[in-house]
This record gives sequence, C-alpha cells and structure tokens, in this order.
Amino acid sequence: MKSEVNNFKTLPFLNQKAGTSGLRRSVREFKKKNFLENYIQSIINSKLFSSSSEIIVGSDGRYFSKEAIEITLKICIANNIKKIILGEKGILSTPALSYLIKFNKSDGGINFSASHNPGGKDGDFGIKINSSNGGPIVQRWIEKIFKETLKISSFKKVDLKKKININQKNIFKINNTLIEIIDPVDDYVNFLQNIFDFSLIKSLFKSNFKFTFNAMNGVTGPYAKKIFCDIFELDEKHIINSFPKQDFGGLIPDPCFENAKDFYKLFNDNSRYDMGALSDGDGDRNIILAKNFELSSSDSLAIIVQYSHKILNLKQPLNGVARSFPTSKALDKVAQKRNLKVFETPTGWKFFSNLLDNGLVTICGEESAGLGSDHIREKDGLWAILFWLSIIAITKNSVKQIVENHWIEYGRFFSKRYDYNILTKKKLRHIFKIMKNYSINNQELKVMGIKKIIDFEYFDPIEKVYYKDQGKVIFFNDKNLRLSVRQSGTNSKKYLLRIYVEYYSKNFNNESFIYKKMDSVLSDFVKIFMIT
Ligand code: G16
Repeated sequence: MKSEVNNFKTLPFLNQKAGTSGLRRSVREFKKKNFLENYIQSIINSKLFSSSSEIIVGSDGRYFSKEAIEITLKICIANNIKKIILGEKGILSTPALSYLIKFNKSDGGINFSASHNPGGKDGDFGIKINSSNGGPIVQRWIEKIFKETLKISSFKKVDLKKKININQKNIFKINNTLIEIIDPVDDYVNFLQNIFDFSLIKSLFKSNFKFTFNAMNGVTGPYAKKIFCDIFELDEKHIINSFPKQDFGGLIPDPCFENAKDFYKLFNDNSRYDMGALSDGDGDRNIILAKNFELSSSDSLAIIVQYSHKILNLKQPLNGVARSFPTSKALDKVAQKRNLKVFETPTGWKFFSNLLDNGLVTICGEESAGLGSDHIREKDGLWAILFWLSIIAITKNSVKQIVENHWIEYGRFFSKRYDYNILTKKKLRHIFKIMKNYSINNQELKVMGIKKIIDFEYFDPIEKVYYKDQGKVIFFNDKNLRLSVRQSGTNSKKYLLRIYVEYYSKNFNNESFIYKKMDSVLSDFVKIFMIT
C-alpha cells in the first residue's frame, strides 16, 4: 500500500547527541501528515524489528498517544509483525515497559512519551525506542533508523473500518498480527515485590510514618495507588495528581519546585509528612522530599549504593556502579570504600544498559532524577522511592538523618545545575568553539583558577566505540571544584545549555558559603565564555 510521504530531509530531524533514544518534538510536528507513519516505518525498515518480532507498545497517556498507537498498530499489522503487547488504554510507564520486554523476552518496544516535557495540544510528544534488552536503543540503531528516514519513500499501513479497541484487556488477531492488551500495572508491581521486602515497608506505613506521593498527572498514578494504597494501605488522599491526563492537568510533569510549588510547600517548617516523593510524566524519574529538605539525585545514588547490601537480595557483591559525568562524585567515595569499579558515562541511560547487560554494573544513576539497577534497563522512579522507604524502615532514621550520616562519613558534594537558553545553534557552536580553543595562558582563566578544559570522551567497553563531543569538563587548581557543560538532548524547542557545578567539602554545614562560591565561579565562567 503506497502513500504520499513527507519530505523528511526538510524536517529538523534526529539530534544524534540526544539523551533519548528516539525522537522528541512538538505535538504539532508529530501531527504533520505522514510524519509518524514515516518514522514507524523507518524503525521497521532499519530491521530493529522483523515479521517474527514481539513488540511492547505503551505511552504515558499524553495528548496524541492514542492516535499514535493506532497508527503504530496499523503499520505493524501491514508489516506482518507477529505480536504486539499493549498496556490497557495505551498506558505503560517507562519502567513497566522495560520490565515487560525483558521478562517476556520480547524484541523491543515503542513507548510514546516526551518524559518530563509538557503535554497537551501545544506541548511535546515523543517516541522512546527500546531494544530486546529492555533498554533504550544504542547509537548504532539511532543512526540506522536516522538513515532510513532519509531514504524512505513509502510506508505500509492497513486500512481498517473500525478503530482498534485498546481500552480493555483482550487478545485478538488482525491479519497475521496477534494483539494482546494487558493490565499495565499488575505484573510490574508483582515484580517489585520480589525486589523489596514489602512487609517491612508496610510495617513502616503502619507506624507513625507519614508519606505522600505526587504523580504529576502522569503515568505513575495507577502504579502508586496499587503499591501505596492497595498494598501499604495508605489513604488515597495522600496520592496527589494520580490520574494520567492528556495535558497533565496543565502541569509540566517535570518534578521540581517550579512545577510543584504547592507540593513542595507541604515540606515547610510545619510539615506533617516524613517523606514526599514525585515522579515525572513517564515514571522513570524520582524526587524525594522531607521537611525543609530536597534530596539530590547524586546523593541519593551514593546512599542507595551504600545501603544496597542491606536492601537488595544480592547473591554476590555489586558488580560495579556507574554515573553520568555531570553527576557528582559522591558515588565514587562509597565505591572506593567498597572496592567497586565506577564507570563514568555520557548522559543517557543507553550507556548504562550495555554495562548492566554485561554484568559490569549493578546500580547506576544520573543527576537528572534518574536512578536504577540491573532489575530492568531503564531508570525507575518507583524503584528508587521503594529503596528509600526500605532504608528508612531498616535504619529507623529520617531522610535527613540518613543523608547527614552519609555526609559525616564521606564528606559532601554540593552540586547545582544551571540552565541557559541559547538563542541560536550558531551561538551554541561558538560557545563550544571558544571552550575548545581556549589558551591555558589566558589571563581570565588563570584568575579563575582553571587548570584545564577537556572534552568528555567515553569508550564503551561493550560496543568498542569512542563517544566524543559529549560535553566539556573543567578542572580547577582547587581539586574540590569541578564544572561540566553539555547541551540538553531532551529540549524540543530551544538550544539548552546545562552547566553543572560541584564542590566537595568534608564539612557539610557550610552551605551558604559554598553555594556562594559556586555561584561566583559560575558567573565568571559564563562571562568569559559569553554564555549570556
Ligand atoms: C533522558 C535520558 C536520561 C538523561 C536525560 C538527559 O531522560 O533517558 O538518561 O539523563 O534525558 O536530559 P537532558 O539531555 O535534557 O539533560 P528522560 O527522562 O527525558 O527520558
């Protein structure tokens, strides 16, 4: 079946450096005639999937998800894909989708989500593509699909009289394709019960412990209700924004103060809660709050590793650990004590998946609210939250006490991320060019105490590939200071430059002094490299 095709070459297409393994664009762009059809057919043409494939398909429920799923099903049927497993109403969190691929031994997945980006008619849409390990496709596949999009001239799509009903559990065949609609929550929640001691967490909830969760009207609401309300018997009123909504109820489903001010206010001086947690649109990110306290993801990662042997049913010590390069080195301190190898990767979960698959690491994480382990091949918001509830249940300490005990033992990595909207690609290139061509004798850099600026490069030990141009790392004469710079790969509209500043101090209390110092380093850096 032939059809008219958009001229892909004129579209601003895949950003090869994107943190996501797929595509993230505005809804408007995705709705252009044949845009999605061409992209799905390109995935199939790349041979990531074949007619003998079983694919898991889901979404975070954002605007255009149902239409996108309908188009995908029709294209898969026309291409004789053997089986498609779908979450009821098209819903599957990113971790649940990864779990289903791994444990059904499926050939991969297509996940419609733009993660933490805004939804609705004027918001963003996206596709995350997973391979048979349950993880985001690696660069080799990103490039193969990209090449297919440049040469595609037709796509196959069946013409059906009726809409395919995906709103209830069912199993049926259309032409050669078997379609199974499953409960999106049950299997994944059962799986989590095998990882954590749910009776231990339940006893915490039965004590005086007060917990609340904000699903940001994203996909995690149904999962959170099952775990926290049905199993731990928490009153539903403590699960906030718990219905997946097409436009996230007007919220930006990126869990942070700006997007959840009222929720953050619950953790002021008079807080009645011991812990609060939030996740993003597709459920792979997590944020943890306590009275007057927000846990940084870098610290969270280090502390999870610190307690791993007490929480996880580990048959052997951890294989190793990994963090992306802008993530603070708090992890390294714990790893050093435990004699664990640390892999420092570029940003993007796909780099961890290779290491996890090959038994090189067991736990990994990123500064951007993403933590996970070898239980699946995506970061997992609820996994991190359950991990923290387990630590609290075991230590009988508060979130803040646990973190402060960690700082007392290991010292504290103060870390902050600053985002800059750069107006044009030309300007962005220019900034990186001056960072590349700086002279070590430059007086301004000397005054700042900059010792060297390096390109962050990574050799993937499994793919045997060197990844270049992943960002810059700036080292100072003061060994406690480190700065990293990279372009965001998830922002659909702007050229977003992220600058990460990190400062290590043995004294965890001198917060305002150190943050001032970090701000001043940043402001000098920004001036020298003409970032504003
Ligand atoms: C995606 C990747 C993450 C990565 C993040 C970076 O997250 O899956 O591994 O850390 O992008 O975002 P940025 O490039 O904007 O800094 P998600 O949750 O958006 O899929």
